[in-house]
Amino acid sequence: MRATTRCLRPLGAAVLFCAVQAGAQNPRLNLLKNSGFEQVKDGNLEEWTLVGNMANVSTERAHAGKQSLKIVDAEDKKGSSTLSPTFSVIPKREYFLKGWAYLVQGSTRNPLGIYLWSLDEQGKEVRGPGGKQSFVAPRLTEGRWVHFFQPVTVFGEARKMRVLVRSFDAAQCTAFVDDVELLECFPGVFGDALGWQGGSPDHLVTHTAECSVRWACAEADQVSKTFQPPLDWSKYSGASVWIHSNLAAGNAVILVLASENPKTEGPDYYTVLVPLDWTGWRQFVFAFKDMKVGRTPIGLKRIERIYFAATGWNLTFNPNVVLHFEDLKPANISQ
Ligand SMILES: [Ca+2]
Ligand SMILES: [Ca+2]
Repeated sequence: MRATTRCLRPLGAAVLFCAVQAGAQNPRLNLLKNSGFEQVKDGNLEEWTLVGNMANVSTERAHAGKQSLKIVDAEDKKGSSTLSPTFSVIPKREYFLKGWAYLVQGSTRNPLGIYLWSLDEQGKEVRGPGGKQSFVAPRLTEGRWVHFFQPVTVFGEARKMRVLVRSFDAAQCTAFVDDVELLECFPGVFGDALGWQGGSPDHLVTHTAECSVRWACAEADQVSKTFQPPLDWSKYSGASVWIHSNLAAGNAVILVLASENPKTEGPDYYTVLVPLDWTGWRQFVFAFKDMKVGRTPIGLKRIERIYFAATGWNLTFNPNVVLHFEDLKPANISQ
């Protein structure tokens, strides 16, 4: 017995040391250990706590692996709750919730909330100003896995936190959730890929950057970033961006540089068409002089917002298109 104890002690210390080292060096650590709802022991889902009977692990559908969390919420005054373990909040870290959700049917397109609960030392919930809670409510599409990725807030003096997957009290739905991650990140780890409404940072499909921006047309018909202060690109003759296309769909999306003129009615912008006739990575270069001018933009010295759109402008919408892009920047291009 004594020999066994002697043997285990150094090993235990070594394992602990390695885990701490890995966490300290990983700029993007997923704290949830059974993100994919794959591990079940003695009939119980590991890591997660299922509250009530509206949510359970299911083999009917999975984003990855063989299982996911299935929610069947037929109530309009109650919701489902699935809880993660409790984690300690690390100062000077940023937190993000990401994952996938699939709507079979629902009374609304956003019947689910994935919450980050802030807790004090005693485990009591800490809320933000005005009782605010931090959560992601992905806009779902029936019959399709939809990705969500959003920064979440740890409020006030919270010392602990916990993820809660919930169907809203007022909503009714049948839905699946899979690959839920709580990311603990070093500030700035997603670089320029952060802040795109309708898109999310992706470190799996990249060209040279750490992260690209993933935009699935089915999940958002625009992917858009607002710049404050506005960009001044007036010293350049054009711009370039690396784009990854998942299929040569034959349709197009449009890239819009918005330069709002407060003196005129309607949106003011420059546009360039991006025909989707390739797969993989390709650099897309365009000259400002070749862009179409919509109404009366202030000018390239004041670009407040840049967005790609998959609808409007007589575009043909294709819900199967998934684009990734990175390194969008102004350039002086040879003519
Ligand atoms: Ca899974
Ligand atoms: Ca409900």
